[in-house]
Amino acid sequence: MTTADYILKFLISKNIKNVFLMTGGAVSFIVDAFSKNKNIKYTCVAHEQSAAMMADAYSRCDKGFGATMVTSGPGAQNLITGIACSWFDSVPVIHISGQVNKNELSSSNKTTRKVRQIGFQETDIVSIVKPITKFAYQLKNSNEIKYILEKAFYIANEGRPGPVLIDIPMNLQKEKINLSKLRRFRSYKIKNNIKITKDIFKIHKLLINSKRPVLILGGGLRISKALNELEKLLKKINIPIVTTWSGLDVIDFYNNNYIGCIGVYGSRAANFSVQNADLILNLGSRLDTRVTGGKPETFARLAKIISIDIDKYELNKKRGLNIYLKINHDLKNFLSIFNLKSKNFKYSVSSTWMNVCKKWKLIYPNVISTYKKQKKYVNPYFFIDRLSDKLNNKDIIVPCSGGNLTWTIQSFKIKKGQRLFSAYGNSPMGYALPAALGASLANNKKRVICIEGDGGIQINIQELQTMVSNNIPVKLFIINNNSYGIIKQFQDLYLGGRYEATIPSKGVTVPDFKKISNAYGINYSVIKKNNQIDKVLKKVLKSKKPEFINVVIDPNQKIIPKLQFGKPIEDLSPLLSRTEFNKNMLVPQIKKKSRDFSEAN
Ligand SMILES: Cc1ncc(C[n+]2csc(CCOP(=O)(O)OP(=O)(O)O)c2C)c(N)n1
Repeated sequence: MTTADYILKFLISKNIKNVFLMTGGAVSFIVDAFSKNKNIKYTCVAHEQSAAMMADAYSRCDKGFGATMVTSGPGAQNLITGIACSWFDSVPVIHISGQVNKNELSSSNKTTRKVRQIGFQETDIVSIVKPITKFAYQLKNSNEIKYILEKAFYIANEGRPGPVLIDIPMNLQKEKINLSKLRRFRSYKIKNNIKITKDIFKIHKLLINSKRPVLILGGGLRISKALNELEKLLKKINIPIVTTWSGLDVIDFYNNNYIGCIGVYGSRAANFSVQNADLILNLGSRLDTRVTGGKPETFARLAKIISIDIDKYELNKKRGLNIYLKINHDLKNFLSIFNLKSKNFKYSVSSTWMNVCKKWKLIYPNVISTYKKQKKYVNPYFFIDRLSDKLNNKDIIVPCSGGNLTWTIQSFKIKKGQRLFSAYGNSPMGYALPAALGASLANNKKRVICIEGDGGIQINIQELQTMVSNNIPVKLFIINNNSYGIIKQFQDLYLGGRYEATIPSKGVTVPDFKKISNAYGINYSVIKKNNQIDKVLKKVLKSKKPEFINVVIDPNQKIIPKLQFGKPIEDLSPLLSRTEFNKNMLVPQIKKKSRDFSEAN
């Protein structure tokens, strides 16, 4: 058996059934090993960036582990954007890159170490990806392959998960290995926080003494696989619930306590709830600036914030946020102990506070009735609202980045069982198409709803061929505003409306999508007005094939509401009149502080 054969055997033992790859000289021996092994297959991609994004989405679907294989130099370099998506959103993925022969490595001896390159397409990929991986390693000899693969897998999944990369020189790939001589990796146990029981009783007390508590649900709940524990917790704690973007799909939109999504592009209702709260129980959010706004010290500033995070650095970021109770613990484990220790604990907030939050949800919906009446162009809020009505509870929805992502998050009504995700932390244009393909492949080629921008689609448009050649039933909706919408809105707000590098007359143009679809042999549909939505949706959602749908929206469509620089998150734009705004701020101190941040009339 060669090292290459062993790698496949190992991947199979970890239940990896599909590897996303593009071949090349330096990875050829590993790719060739597939010819001798029928228990694992691969999907060829047209760009390594997509391979990394497909593997990322594959892992996010919890049906198996995402894996890629790429060649040295440009092949490995192309992975970087996708690796960063997994790094920031804590997604475990394994990347295997081929490398030049060991004797051609510039690092191989003292005299050649300073040379930029010796082998053809030699790149020190390990050093390049170190800051965005949990473990990156170049194999030194073939006998360590078992140890290194086991270690890489362990590290990728342990604690806060993330991507790993193993770089394998060509000469080692083809070397024969003796299985009985391979060293094993011994995993180590992470210490549990012993104070946890005390903290649980502290939380009981804080809840009992609170008048306006709010529960924040974030993506960490899914990462730590704590959804069952969450369900049990929700039977004990009856308080208003808000989510972050990555927590959006952990709770049903119609859950009685669900108020909305918080943050810079959050709903007014959810933001008012958090900003008026006196206690925040934060499960699974790292409270990044998209959640807190640019001034973290203004976030939930009258609340005692309780945060549970496996990453102690997230708890101690020291950027103005004041976390009252920091619990450095795995969320699943924490919640299961919490539920156990709370057998006799039940907490229901006063109906007054609950009703206030629910009223906000009623009077400040993101999708308002006038959107439906829009005659010219499709309204993206109304479109996403209709789309979410038509989808079933098993659908997977993958939006990209920019306006299309924001409109989707602001309008989508999640049903229990659905998945909706994007690469929230990195948010690269071009993520959604490869991620939707990866998600479909992770789920036996199930239909996946992909929502792209007319800009974003062009970044990985080559994967339309991957979609066609593998007949993957992705329904690709392009929210087409013929420009970089989200950046235009930024330019409107802060750069005098000068649309440099965002519109056709400034160099950003959109191809003829009908011709593009035809060239790839994909069914094409267009929706130009609200009243065409239902008919097209009926057709494309029924189809078992890939579908390309061009959804034409107003080039000047805005994201509403949205936070402006310098404001606390309760004060979203378009700004409410100060009378109305002040009515919604229940707490006198908040009123006073809010005025400090508000330049409004
Ligand atoms: C790879 C990459 N380059 C640049 C950006 C910065 N950026 C964020 S959104 C955006 C415009 C996106 O345009 P489009 O995909 O058409 O979406 P829209 O905002 O119009 O819905 C840009 C340039 C990015 N996120 N990713």
